[in-house]
Amino acid sequence: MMDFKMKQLLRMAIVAAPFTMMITHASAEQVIKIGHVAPVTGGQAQYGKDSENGARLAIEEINKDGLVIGSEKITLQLDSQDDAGDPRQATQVAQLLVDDHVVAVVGHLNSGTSIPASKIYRDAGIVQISPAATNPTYTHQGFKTTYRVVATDAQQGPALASYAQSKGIKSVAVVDDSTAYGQGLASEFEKSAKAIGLKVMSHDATNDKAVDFRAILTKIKGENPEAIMYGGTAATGGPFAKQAMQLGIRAKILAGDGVCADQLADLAGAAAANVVCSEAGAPLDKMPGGATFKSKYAKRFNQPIQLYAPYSYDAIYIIVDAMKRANSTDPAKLLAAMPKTNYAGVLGNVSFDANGDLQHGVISLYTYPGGKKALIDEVKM
Ligand code: ABU
Repeated sequence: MMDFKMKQLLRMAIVAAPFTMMITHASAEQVIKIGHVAPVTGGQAQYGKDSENGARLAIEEINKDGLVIGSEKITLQLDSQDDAGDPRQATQVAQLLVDDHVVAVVGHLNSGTSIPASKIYRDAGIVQISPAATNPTYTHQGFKTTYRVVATDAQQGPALASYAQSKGIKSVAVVDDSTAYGQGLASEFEKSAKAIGLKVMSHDATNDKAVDFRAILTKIKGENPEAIMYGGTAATGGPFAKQAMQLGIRAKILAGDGVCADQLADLAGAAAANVVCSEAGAPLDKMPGGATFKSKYAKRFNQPIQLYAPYSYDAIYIIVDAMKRANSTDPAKLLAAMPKTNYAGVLGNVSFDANGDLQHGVISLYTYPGGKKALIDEVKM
């Protein structure tokens, strides 16, 4: 005969059994969220989607291969948010990701969104890796959480200025779009240009929604510079170059990675051939994993890469590499493992300096003969 105590224990075991199974099941397969933020609506949507696709592809591959951290099987989930390229929206979605308990974030795409959002991730102790933000300030705020996998405008500016000098250009006018990125890049360029003896005739500001640049361009035409540096994105840089040509300005248009997109040829028309722009990384075909990534991306998304997909793809793998080295999905342990990153991915070997910038950045220079983007030079930093 079973006594009362035994019966009670048996009853408790029967009642608890399904919960025990659920707990075992939950701990055996844990879902871990990684955030991604970019403008996936608005004028930069194609670049934001491109970045999101890169992150998604990495997560799908890692889940397919199977990820075990500690003794737990991990399923990664991409928590993708849209900041529309807007600094206010960026801080709102950053807080949302923190509240969603993401372990790390790949983003944001713009300097003007990455910088304000970085304070929220810093307060939450969450690693942030931007696949695209190039303004030096982003990683120079004394935060342990900020990383990027592109070179910075402190490298793009000098590369563009030395290119101008190497082509015999002696005078430049500078224009920026008043964003953190455009303004930052334009001032890095101006600083370097002056340091190497180029004459900076003027520095004007427009904005990132402007469509008509004729007033600024007419003023610059009067100054007759040999080149114009435009700090901004293709959405405004394209019309800027086109209107310069329509006004009969022969000066070369210099610009950074924001302008250096396929979209430039559509927006600038024949004037794209007069643009020389830089990218804050190596050309896709020269990246160690570029060719393989290109075909995987085409197979998965049935479209070509725009620009940032390889960067956000590697950023996800870098986060997972840190989790593996930390043997934990705890954001604090992941954060502690980040400085020792030495990851060989599509981009090549990625390791970071004390600020979270790349140890070995590359700047590539391009132009658009016949509307097709063509590499001019690659500068290793
Ligand atoms: N690097 C160009 C586009 C992203 C940014 O705002 O920095």
